[in-house]
Amino acid sequence: MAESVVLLDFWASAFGLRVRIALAEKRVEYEYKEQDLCNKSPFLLQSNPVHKKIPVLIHNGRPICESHIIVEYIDEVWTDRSPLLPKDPYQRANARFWTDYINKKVYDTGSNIWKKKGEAKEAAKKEFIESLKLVEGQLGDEPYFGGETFGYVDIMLIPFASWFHAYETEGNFKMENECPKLMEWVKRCKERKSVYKALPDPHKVYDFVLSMKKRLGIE
Ligand code: GS8
Repeated sequence: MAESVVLLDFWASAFGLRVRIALAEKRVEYEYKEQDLCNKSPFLLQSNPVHKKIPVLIHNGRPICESHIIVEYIDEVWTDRSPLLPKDPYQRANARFWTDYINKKVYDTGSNIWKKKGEAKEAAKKEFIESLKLVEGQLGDEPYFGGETFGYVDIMLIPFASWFHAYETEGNFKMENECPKLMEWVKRCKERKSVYKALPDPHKVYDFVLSMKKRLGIE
């Protein structure tokens, strides 16, 4: 029986992009199903009844939810190329630690730069930059978070690069000035086909942010 791989996703989602990049690294073919998050399909609700969110990967009819869990699953199922998590248990734990940190810090603080106003906006911007500086320190002098090879933590973080323009414009700062080494890493990652083919145009993402602000009544 041929394998069935379906991805429920939304084009601008940094979480969905993680999965698209991981599938591209493994050269897994799949059916992409764009979701309307304002009017969720019964298929999405049935596939992710707990969180009701994208991304959801449906492999041979069975759904897997939460982007970092999906990427680990992809790494465990398609083992023939591009290992993503390190083999060494300590390094694996470290990769999961930074993933947890990125999940808890980067998305929320980044979103609050455009969702909040005044002091809360400034606080979000400060926290966002501080957290990325910390992540940048973790990169050290290595080309990737996975060391010499592009891997799990790189996949967790690189999708946010397509949102940097929106954060910078809304927060009035420049990532290049704050985290120059991290921006070198972004350029390096963007040379990979799996990444440049997946990442949306940052200006399109910003237009989406502006439309969200309008919808949420944020001026
Ligand atoms: C987050 C997914 C998520 O926020 C993961 O997969 O890592 N922890 C999850 N998905 C959003 C779209 S991206 O911002 C989503 O589906 N939102 C719909 C909703 O909240 O109703």
